Amino acid sequence: MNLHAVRKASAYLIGSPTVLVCVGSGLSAESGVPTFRGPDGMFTDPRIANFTQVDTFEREPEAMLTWYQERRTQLNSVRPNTGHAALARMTNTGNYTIATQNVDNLMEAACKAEGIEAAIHHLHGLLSQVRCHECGKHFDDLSFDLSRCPRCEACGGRLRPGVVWFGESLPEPTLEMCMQAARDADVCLMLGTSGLVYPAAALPEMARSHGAKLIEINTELTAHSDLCEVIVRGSTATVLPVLERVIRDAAH
Ligand code: BV8
Ligand code: ZN
Repeated sequence: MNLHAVRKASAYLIGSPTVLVCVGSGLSAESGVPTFRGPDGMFTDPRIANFTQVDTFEREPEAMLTWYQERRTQLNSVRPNTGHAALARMTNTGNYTIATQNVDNLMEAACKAEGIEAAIHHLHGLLSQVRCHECGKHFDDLSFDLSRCPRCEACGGRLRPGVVWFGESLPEPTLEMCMQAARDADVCLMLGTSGLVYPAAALPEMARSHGAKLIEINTELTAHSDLCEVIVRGSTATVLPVLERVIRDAAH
């Protein structure tokens, strides 16, 4: 790990700044949650890539819901990693807003384990939630087996995972809160995201246009790398604990 880059990044994060953290699947990778893109990402199977498109739900709902049910079941066996835990502690060192594209609840679990309350906004929803495709009624219930194509008790409509598919709009209030956080940010910290999916990918660009400094922690270069003040190449699971310690030591 490039300690010089970590120290350069920490200089922007000391002194209790306002920070927007843009999180992608890379943060959960070392918890065993597969990423979408990259060499061993889920999208290497084109059929899986289709399962994140809303129109696939019309064409092959059973196969799509079975894939989502497998991912829901996997939630029972994954735990936050050291990156989630370090990020939770970092939220105590400034005015942090976390805008996550991840649909797992590992960041919430990490904050709970650290005894920390943090502002976490799920731009693409949550796997643990189920909602009716017709009337929008929400059920926060992991016991539903979506692979059996359950129906809504209120209207008889089709139940589906509480996530946002390509071709569906993001929850407006959530997106607006994250856009406000981007406008207010001194720093935008991008953790394990390829920066390819909009409108989530517009948040770092919006933050930068309002004067924020961009810092990226990723094992690869991304669509946003050339906008960054600092790029720390490495896994969030190893870099974030070091970064958090440098920030904490500087505060004493
Ligand atoms: C919308 C479902 C309006 C949930 C997902 C043309 C141009 C621009 C935009 C568009 C366009 N055509 C269409 C659009 C809009 C489209 C879009 O952006 N398309 C792109 C791809 C061209 N967006 C939408 O449709 C959005 N809605 O715009 O609404 C609208 C309304 C009606 C009609 C039309 C439009 C909806 C987007 C939500 C899509 N839902 N998933 C689920 O099943 O999970 S997308 C999927 O990709 C995930 O949700 C994820 O959030 C998202 C982004 O992935 P990342 O999190 O960035 O992760 P990725 O796998 O890509 O990369 C991993 C990264 O981590 C890599 O950089 C890797 O190097 C790094 N990494 C790996 N390991 C580590 C690591 N880093 C650090 N440490 C490690 N250990
Ligand atoms: Zn319904």
